Order: sequence, then C-alpha cells, then structure tokens
Amino acid sequence: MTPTRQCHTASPRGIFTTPSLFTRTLGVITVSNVSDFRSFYQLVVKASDGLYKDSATVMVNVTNLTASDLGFQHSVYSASVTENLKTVQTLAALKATGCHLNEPLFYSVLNPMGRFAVSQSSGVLETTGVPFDREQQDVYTVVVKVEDMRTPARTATAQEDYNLFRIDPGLGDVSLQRPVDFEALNKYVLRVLAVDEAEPTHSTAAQLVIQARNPDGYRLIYNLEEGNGSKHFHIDFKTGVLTVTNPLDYESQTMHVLTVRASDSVTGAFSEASIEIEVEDVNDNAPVFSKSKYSVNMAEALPVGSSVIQVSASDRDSAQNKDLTFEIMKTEGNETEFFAVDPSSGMIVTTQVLDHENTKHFILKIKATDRGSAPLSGETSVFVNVTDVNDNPPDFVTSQYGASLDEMAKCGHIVIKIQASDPDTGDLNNLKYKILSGNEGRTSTSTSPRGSSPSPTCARGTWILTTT
Ligand SMILES: [Ca+2]
Ligand SMILES: [Ca+2]
Ligand SMILES: [Ca+2]
Ligand SMILES: [Ca+2]
Repeated sequence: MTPTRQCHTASPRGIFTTPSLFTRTLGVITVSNVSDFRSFYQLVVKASDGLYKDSATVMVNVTNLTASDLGFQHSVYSASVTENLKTVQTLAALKATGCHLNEPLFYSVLNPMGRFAVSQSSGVLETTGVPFDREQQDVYTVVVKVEDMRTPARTATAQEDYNLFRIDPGLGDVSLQRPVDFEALNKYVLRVLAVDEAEPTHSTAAQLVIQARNPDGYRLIYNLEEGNGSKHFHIDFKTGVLTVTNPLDYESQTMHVLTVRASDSVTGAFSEASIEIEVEDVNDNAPVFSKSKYSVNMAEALPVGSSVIQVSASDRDSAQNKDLTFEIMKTEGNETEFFAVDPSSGMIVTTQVLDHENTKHFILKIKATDRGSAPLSGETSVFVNVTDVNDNPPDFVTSQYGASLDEMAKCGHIVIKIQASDPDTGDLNNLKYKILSGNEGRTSTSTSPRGSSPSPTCARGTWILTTT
C-alpha cells in the first residue's frame, strides 16, 4: 500500500469536481454541473497523502460566455513525446472550426507548465525544449484555448491528452483512448491505484500488463529465408501473406520450395516452415517448326499419296499445351488441291499426280496448332520444286511436210528443215531425228539434232521421208 496525495473539493451542490483519479492526483478541478451558475465561488481544496492533510481556498470568478459554434475539430488530441529530448517537438496542429476562412484567431495554452507552447495564430502545439522525465511524470493534459476577434469574443478549448489508456474511476474499466502504434512495442505495463473514500484514505496499487495483439494473432514478423525464392515471392512481414512478385515460368522451374520464418518480435523466438509451390503449366509457348522454310524437290508423275516431306515442330509447354496438329493453310494458290498433311505426323503427301509441265513449283503454308485452352500456333512454308521427268513424246509442228528439190541440187544441199517440240524441259533441246522409211538404199540418215535434213543423195526425184 502506497500513501498517495489526494485532492478533495468542497463545493456547494456539486458544481465542481475532481472527476477522475488522475485529475485528483494532479489537483485538476473541472466543472461538473453548468446549470445554475453563480458569478463567484470560493472552493476549499483539501490535499491528503493518506495520513496528513492540508487545505487551500480557490476563488472562482464566473464570466458570461455567449454560445458559439467556434470549436476544435477534435475535443481531445493525443500525441507522444520522447523523454530527455531538448529540442522543440511539434505535437499537434489544432484546427478550429466554425470560423470564417482566414478569420484571425488567437490560440493560447491555459496550463503551459513551462513545457508547452502554441503558435498564437496557427494553433500548432509544440514542446518548449524542456526535457521530459517519464519517471517523474508520464502523462500531461494540456488545455488549449482558441479565441476570435469578434465582440464579444467566442472561445473554445481542446485537450492534448497523452493517455493511451483510460480507467473509469468508478468502475475500474480500462479502455483505449486512441489506436496503439502498431510499429511500437506491443506490451504495456500500467500501474493502477485503488483508493477508498474513507477517512483516513487508503490505497493500493497493482500492475496491469497489457499485451496488444494484432487481429491475426500474436505480433509476429514473417520473412523468407535468404536466397530462396525472393526473386519471385514476397511475404508481408506483418500478415504473412505470400505473394508472387515476378511471373513464374513452368518451363524454367516447375516447383519452388520456400522457407518462411515467423519470429516473435518481442522475444525473438522463431519457427520455420517449408512451403512447396507447384507451378502449373499454362499455354504460353507457341509451336515452333524445326525450320522456318523447307525446300524439297519432288519428281512429277509419281502416284497419288507419294510422300513429299515430313515437317516437325516443338512446343515448350506440357501435356495438351504441346500436343500439336498440322494442317495446310489455304492460300491464293491451289496447293491444298495437290497436297495433304497428316495432322499428327506432319508427313506431307500428294493428293494428285504432279505435272511439271503444268506447275513447276508450289509454296505450301503449314500450320501447327497446340491444344491449349487458348490454342497457339506456328507456321512454316514448304517450297516444293516439281522436277521434270520425260513423260511427254516429241511432237512435230505439223504432221506432214512438203519440200521441192532442184534436180541440179548437189550433195549436201538443204532440202527442208523439219521441227518437232517436246514439252519436257530436258528434252526440248535434245531431240534427235531419224528417217524411218522411204529412204531405202540411197539415203543417209540425218542425225542433226536441229532436224535439218541434208539431201539424202545426189540423185534426182521426189522422196517421202518418214522421221521419228
Ligand atoms: Ca503451347
Ligand atoms: Ca507453359
Ligand atoms: Ca519427252
Ligand atoms: Ca515432263
């Protein structure tokens, strides 16, 4: 039991009071009943340490205050200040309401105690630079008044309250006056005093330990262990919510193993957990052909269904995201009439007999499509060069030639030039002519590739020559 200084007011009809244990230990007198005010009061205030007591007289002059809407934005402001600081520290900017824009106002501290000052015109409350000693006094209630320049002047007051907790003097309920600072320590130790109202007064003190917990549990700090997944993951150190910071790539890494540490911010004790994160494949890779262009020589006149070339493509995804289907795309040309591709093997075959004389080459557009839910595709081109084979006989320009020959013509005289053509490219300049009949006994065979026929003999007459 600790003897404590107590103040008691003797006030008629309870106009004044020392309403809480706190103000009573500080000797603060407040008005408890504003009705039926007299213009003057004389209060006798008694101070007691539980054993000894003394009394003093307090004169109170009551002045008439007109009702006004001048006020403070908040009736109570709270701030904290570090002890032993010798620098001036801003505590709060007290904002008055119910006044005109830029209306001159006058702020003053009613109980500066040598430690608090307010900017007269702006309402910024500061310390004076006199260091505080928490062991001496850890809570101050500062009352600030604002007054305008009107006649009569309107006034309002606000309290700068440093209490985090408040105790109900009658019930003993301890309540929070403002949110606790989450970044600060979460353990509060209060010393609570109970005082009886008897004569002589006795009191007893108790220690109250308040552990602040965040809504998600104890005040824990979460972090990812060094060098594991920090490139891709982030853990909220307060909530432990694990988030992805960089896109995951199934093709690069299908599983991430993280070690998460939860530490008690007060005791430093920690526990670790391993988290395995399996990455699921999405279809983010298009099929790619092994060549962007294929080229193949294909002889004409081969039977339908002859193999041309097999194309292949790969896809970095997995399962059906890499399951490919091939198709020949329609173009302005007629490629799709001549070729088909096996959808799964990529083997291209002919669907018609190719004819070099008709079409010398084809350019096929082949598409590979995966079976992802949003399918992706890749393309390539296949140049098919249709090569010539000798599939056409030579053809004479006309089926019958006639020529007249001078009787006097000498040996070697050119009789006529007969000409055949051949649709086959390779044969065109490589035709050979031969007299088959009508030249018996007295002819020489022309072997000129150009088909010019020297006179077969030096004899006279008309000849019908058959060539082939
Ligand atoms: Ca794919
Ligand atoms: Ca993928
Ligand atoms: Ca030919
Ligand atoms: Ca040909």
